[in-house]
Formats: sequence, structure tokens, C-alpha cells
Amino acid sequence: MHFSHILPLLLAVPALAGSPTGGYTPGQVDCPDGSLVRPADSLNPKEADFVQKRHEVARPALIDWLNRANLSDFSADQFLSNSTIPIAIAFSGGGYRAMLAGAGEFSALDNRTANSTNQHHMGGLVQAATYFAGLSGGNWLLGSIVMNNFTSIPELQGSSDVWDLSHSILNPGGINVFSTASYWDDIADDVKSKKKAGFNTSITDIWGRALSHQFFNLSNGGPALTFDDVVNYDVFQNHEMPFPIVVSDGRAPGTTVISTNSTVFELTPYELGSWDPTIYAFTQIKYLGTQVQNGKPVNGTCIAGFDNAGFTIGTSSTLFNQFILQINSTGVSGVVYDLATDILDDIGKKSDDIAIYDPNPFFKVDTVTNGITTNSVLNLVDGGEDNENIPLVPLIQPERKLDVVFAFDNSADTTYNWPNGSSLVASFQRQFGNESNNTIFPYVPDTNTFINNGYTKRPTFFGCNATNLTSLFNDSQSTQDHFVPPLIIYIANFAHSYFSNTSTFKMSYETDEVAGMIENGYNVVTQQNGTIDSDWPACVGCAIIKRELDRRGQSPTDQCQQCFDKYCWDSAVDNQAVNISGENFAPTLSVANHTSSASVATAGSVFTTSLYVICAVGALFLFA
Ligand SMILES: *[C@@H]1O[C@H](CO)[C@@H](O)[C@H](O)[C@H]1NC(C)=O
Ligand SMILES: *[C@@H]1O[C@H](CO)[C@@H](O)[C@H](O)[C@H]1NC(C)=O
Ligand SMILES: *[C@@H]1O[C@H](CO)[C@@H](O)[C@H](O)[C@H]1NC(C)=O
Ligand SMILES: *[C@@H]1O[C@H](CO)[C@@H](O)[C@H](O)[C@H]1NC(C)=O
Ligand SMILES: *[C@@H]1O[C@H](CO)[C@@H](O)[C@H](O)[C@H]1NC(C)=O
Ligand SMILES: *[C@@H]1O[C@H](CO)[C@@H](O)[C@H](O)[C@H]1NC(C)=O
Ligand SMILES: *[C@@H]1O[C@H](CO)[C@@H](O)[C@H](O)[C@H]1NC(C)=O
Ligand SMILES: *[C@@H]1O[C@H](CO)[C@@H](O)[C@H](O)[C@H]1NC(C)=O
Ligand SMILES: *[C@@H]1O[C@H](CO)[C@@H](O)[C@H](O)[C@H]1NC(C)=O
Ligand SMILES: *[C@@H]1O[C@H](CO)[C@@H](O)[C@H](O)[C@H]1NC(C)=O
Ligand SMILES: *[C@@H]1O[C@H](CO)[C@@H](O)[C@H](O)[C@H]1NC(C)=O
Ligand SMILES: CC(=O)N[C@H]1CO[C@H](CO)[C@@H](O)[C@@H]1O
Repeated sequence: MHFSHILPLLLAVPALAGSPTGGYTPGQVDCPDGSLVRPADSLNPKEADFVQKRHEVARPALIDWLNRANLSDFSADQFLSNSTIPIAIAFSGGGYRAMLAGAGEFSALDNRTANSTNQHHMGGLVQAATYFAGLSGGNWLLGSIVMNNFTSIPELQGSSDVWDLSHSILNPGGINVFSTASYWDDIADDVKSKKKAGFNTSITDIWGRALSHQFFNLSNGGPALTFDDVVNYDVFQNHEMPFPIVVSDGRAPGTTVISTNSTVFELTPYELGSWDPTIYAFTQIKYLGTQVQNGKPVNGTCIAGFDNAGFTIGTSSTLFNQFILQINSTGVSGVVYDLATDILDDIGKKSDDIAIYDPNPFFKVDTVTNGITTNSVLNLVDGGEDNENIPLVPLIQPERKLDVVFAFDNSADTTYNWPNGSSLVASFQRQFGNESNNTIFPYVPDTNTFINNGYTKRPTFFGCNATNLTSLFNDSQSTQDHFVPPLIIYIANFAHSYFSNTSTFKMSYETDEVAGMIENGYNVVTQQNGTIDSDWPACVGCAIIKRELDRRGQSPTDQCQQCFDKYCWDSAVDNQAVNISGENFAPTLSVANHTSSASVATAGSVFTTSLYVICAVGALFLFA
């Protein structure tokens, strides 16, 4: 893609209240009336109100999109004459790879991207979607878009102030060590002042500040910008943007979590909390940092500014403990190796790879009693730690009533950093654990089948047949009234025009690498602008209307039936061991990359130089 004709720059962060101290440190504010906590037995009323109004904006956008998708024997105006279809878009984690592949995917669905509404392109679904969710690297993407006034990918890519990824986040001054030093100095000052004001800090504070410098178009990365500021943006108040959701996991120090026993937290501009039975409560995100008991401020004073925008982005992406697992592949040796392992090991042992929410907003809540609610501190970690690397838990909740979810999987599950469906497998398995609170997730096959049957090479729909899902419904609920979980449009990272399987730990990208990743993501979503299948947009349209067709008792058109035959998982399984040397893992590029010479990325090279800086930062944090 070429960006010589960049749209007028809308990339500006609206002027806002932010933290009451005007800086990174949270400060005192008046308390609102009532409890700061509510049980998770319904949608937040403000979210419900947003969604209702969003639907009025999204309905004409979806009609336009469906008209462009050119479904045969179908009238979008008639079908959507009295309602719209709730759509969500979810972006997986995976460091900058996930952020950039996700950026290409997002740009393909966003009608603000030039040419994206051409025939066989897919632009306009962002405008038609009700929700979008991000986790870890996927949330670096979401946070960059949302906090910069719901900006677009061409604007981020064309900006000289944000997304400058050619310098490592850890070493932004490059060879100019002084400029790097003053950057770390600013960050250390911010975090120290939060600590001095009496707040417990963790390495996530440093991480969040560093991420802010790269992602937010404000001087020093906007230290006072908070996540709840979004509700004051015009684009939010006019319901021009989907409702954003960030996913993070709860984890007690020194423990590990898997999908069936993790507590999945979500952060929205209104709330932080979980639908899971271990918490089953939400707290007002604006007043995080307030000392509470069962949601009541203990001494009549409240805190604001704790939900710093960078801190929430850092919370979802605390992947430091993953660095240590990578260290042997970096080629680092000798004294540096010893120092790096010592420091990373120390962070790991102290379980410091967490975001500390102290005081615990759920302290002694009356909904449930367990280790999380009796602890004075709430610890949150990377949303992908339970292997559910696509943020789907918030999107299958019956209260959100979604019909279809785009699940963008930019995970690195295999040796060559491609996904193999394990995130969906984890989401499927979760429903059989105690933590799912009876949410349903459609059937998916094992990870070998994902590879062997090509479900990671081309898009695949899961849960097409709602009748088939009845075997997952809990006996105590009548099948008739049961919420049918959304149909999942699974789209995995795959090489079309660029080898987008870069390492999660690649810490800097040159401009042409950024462009290559983004263009490839665009090709993934549009199936090479319809070259692979000119019916692809129509097939996505069929998937979008499927649940509503079912509710109305209508059969799909011939075209839609053909689409379902082609893209719905048909229960086929081929679980024999995968051939890792085959096309699945070392594909050949099938279309030209318009940026420049693409090459298979290797882990390590950039990471190696960054290690010195990690050491410095770790030392700064742990021993200061
Ligand atoms: C599809 O269109 C996009 C944007 O218009 C372009 O960057 C990309 O190269 C095209 N892909 C193919 C396979 O032509
Ligand atoms: C945010 O974007 C909207 C357009 O979507 C624009 O009208 C508004 O002026 C922008 N706000 C700022 C502060 O740039
Ligand atoms: C994108 O879609 C929105 C909502 O339908 C519409 O108002 C806007 O004009 C479209 N923009 C472009 C560039 O097509
Ligand atoms: C829509 O599809 C029909 C065939 O079903 C085709 O003849 C027509 O050219 C298509 N129109 C557009 C704008 O894609
Ligand atoms: C909307 O219209 C369709 C037919 O056009 C009908 O089947 C459906 O019940 C209507 N829904 C509501 C909520 O009125
Ligand atoms: C959009 O299409 C026009 C005409 O084909 C082309 O000149 C332009 O470069 C394209 N823009 C992008 C961003 O792909
Ligand atoms: C979750 O399950 C895993 C595997 O059984 C176990 O190792 C871990 O300790 C459990 N974590 C919690 C918090 O229960
Ligand atoms: C009560 O509020 C004051 C500030 O007014 C604060 O310093 C103190 O720590 C609070 N006490 C408790 C128990 O939260
Ligand atoms: C790295 O290699 C060292 C020495 O061979 C070994 O002790 C250590 O366990 C390895 N670390 C990882 C994470 O594999
Ligand atoms: C849907 O699933 C049900 C139950 O498994 C099955 O009887 C039916 O044939 C399926 N329908 C289609 C169209 O595959
Ligand atoms: C639905 O499909 C899954 C996967 O093929 C199968 O295990 C299950 O038994 C089916 N359920 C029904 C009700 O047929
Ligand atoms: C649908 C469902 O099972 N909801 C339960 C979720 O967890 C809470 C707390 O344990 C229960 O009160 C709900 O009934």
C-alpha cells in the first residue's frame, strides 16, 4: 500500500481531564454516590445505552457493507429494516507481530482506508461493528487506535509522532545512549512519583510508560491520559466507534493459570471486572486506586487517574517472563547472559511480571469469597497467559448478545511463529471448567487438524450450525431460551505478500517491514482482494446474517449454502502429526509485496541488542 495521499490528520488526542494530578500519579477526587462495585448479573447500564445508540449508527453502515458484498437473492435494506446484527472484532496477542498484522486486518475492515470499499475489498465492517477487543499486542493496536481519537491505520502509519517502531522501545535513542537515558529517566520519575504518593508499583508501570511513548500522540506519551477519558471523546459520545474491551488475566503470585482455571478480567472505559464466578463483579474503572471494602470507599475519599491508559495497555501485555524462555535462542553469552538471566529470573521468582492493582477494588465484595477477594492486592497479567490468546471471553457472554465474532489469530504457536488454533482450543475447553459460568463456545478440532486441514491458511467459520451446539448447553437451561453463542469467523495470520511470522520478541521494525506486515494483513482479510475467492465478501455476509436467519426460521440462499459448505468447519478431523517442513510452515509468497524486499524474519537479532537495555531497566527497577 502507498500512503502518499494520507487522509487529513485526525491523529490528535482530545484535551481531557485525565489524572487529577495532571501527571502519572493518581490523585484524590470526590467519591460518586453508592458502591463502586456491582455484581456481574447484567450489562453495565451505560454500556447498554452506548450499544443501543451504536446500533443506530452501525445499522446503515452494515446495510451499505452488505450491498457492496453483493449477496445474491438478498436485500440488506429489507433484512435489516428493523434491527441490526451485533458484530465484534477480536485481535489476538503476539507482540508487535500481532499489532502490525492486526493493523492490516483492521485497515481492511475500515472504510477510512483508501480503496477499501472497492469491489472485492471489505472496508466498512469496523463502522458496522458493535464491539472490538484486544489482548496484549492486539491491544497495543486497539489502544493506539482508541486513545488517539479513534484514528485509522493509515494515520498511525503515516504519523511521525507515533508508531515509530524503527527504534526499539527499550532503546529508543539507538546509538545515542544519552537520549535513551533521558527517556528512561522520565519514565523512572513518573513511576517513582506514583510510588512516593503511596501506591505500590510494579515493572508494569515502567512498561506501560514505555508503551505510551510509542503509542500516544502526546508529549512524553501523555502521562496523565486515562482509559476512562475515552468516554468524553466526541467519537465515543457520537457512537462512531465500536465499544472497546481489553482482556487481562487474574493470577496470584507464584501460580500459573490455564484456560479452565483462569479468571478472565475485562477492562472497558467504564469498568474493570469479570463475569467468572471467582469475581462475578465489576468496579468503576475511573476510581481504581480507591481503598474500598465491598465497593464502599473506606474513609470517604476516592482516587482517580490510576487507570492510566498506558498502564492498562501494559496490564494486558506483561510478557516479561516470556523473555527468559527466549534467552537461549538469542546468541547472547558470557557476562551479559549471566546478568540478563539473573535479572529476568529474579523478576520471574518474585512473580513481578504482573500489574499490581493495590488496593484491590474487589476487597471483601459480597458476591463471592475466595483468595482474590480476601487479598488486599489484585494481580493482573498478560491476557494470553491462559493460552486464550484471542480475547473471546467477553464476546461470548450472553449479556452481549453477539451474533458473529471475527477472531484474528496472530499468535505464534509453532516453531515458525504461525498460529495453529490453540487459542480456540483453549476457549473451547474453558467451558468445561468451573470458571466459564456456563458460557458456551462452539466446537473446534484439535491443533493438528487446524494445520492439516488448512484452517490456518484460509478463513474458517466455527459454530455455523446452531442446532449442533445444543449438546453443549447446560441441562438446567431450556434449549429453546438458550443464548446461542456467536458464529466465529476465524482468520489466522498467513503469508500472502510478506512473511508475517516475525518473532514476538522482535523489538523494532523498519518502515518497510511495518508496511509489509500491514499489507499482508490486508491480503489475509480480503483473501488477496478477492483473487483467491471472488465470493469471499459475500460469504462473510452470509456468516454475519446466519444467526438472524436462524431466528427467523429462514433457510440460507443457494449462494450462502455454498459459502457454508466451503467455509464452515464440517466436523472433519485429521489429527495425525503435522509436517513442519511443509507449505504450512514455510509457505511461498503468492502475491507481490509492494513495499520492498521481504525476507523470512528471524528471532533474536534485534532482541540481542535490546537485552542490554532490559538489564539496565531491570536493575533500575529492582535495585533502585
Ligand atoms: C489489495 O489491495 C490493497 C490495498 O488497496 C493492496 O495494498 C494490496 O496489494 C492488494 N492485494 C493484491 C493481492 O493485489
Ligand atoms: C477526533 O476525530 C473527529 C473525527 O472523527 C474530529 O471531528 C475531532 O475533531 C477529532 N478531535 C480532535 C481533538 O482532534
Ligand atoms: C464510512 O462509513 C460511515 C458509516 O456508514 C460513513 O458515514 C462514512 O461516510 C464512510 N466513509 C467513507 C470514507 O466511506
Ligand atoms: C454481483 O454479482 C453478480 C453475480 O451474482 C455479478 O454479475 C455482478 O457483476 C456483481 N456485481 C458487483 C458490483 O460485484
Ligand atoms: C424484523 O423484521 C423481520 C421480517 O422482516 C421479522 O421476522 C422480525 O420479527 C422483525 N423483528 C422485530 C424485532 O420486529
Ligand atoms: C487506490 O487506487 C488508486 C487507483 O487504482 C491508486 O492510484 C491508489 O494508489 C490506491 N491507493 C491505495 C492507498 O492503495
Ligand atoms: C491451574 O491448573 C494448572 C494445571 O492443572 C495448575 O498447574 C495451576 O496451579 C492451576 N492454577 C490455579 C490458580 O488453580
Ligand atoms: C484515608 O484517606 C487519607 C487521605 O485523606 C489517606 O491518606 C489514608 O491512607 C486513608 N486511609 C485508609 C485506611 O484508607
Ligand atoms: C538455557 O541454557 C542453559 C544452559 O544450557 C540451561 O541451563 C537453561 O535451562 C536454558 N534455559 C531455557 C529457558 O531453556
Ligand atoms: C446441524 O446439526 C444437527 C445436530 O448435529 C444435525 O442434525 C443437522 O443435520 C445439522 N445441519 C446441517 C445443515 O448440517
Ligand atoms: C456437534 O458437532 C460436534 C463436533 O463434530 C460433535 O462432537 C457433537 O456431537 C455434535 N452435536 C450434536 C448435537 O450433534
Ligand atoms: C449462568 C450462570 O451460571 N451464572 C452464574 C455465574 O456465577 C455467579 C456467581 O457464582 C452465579 O450467581 C450465576 O448464577
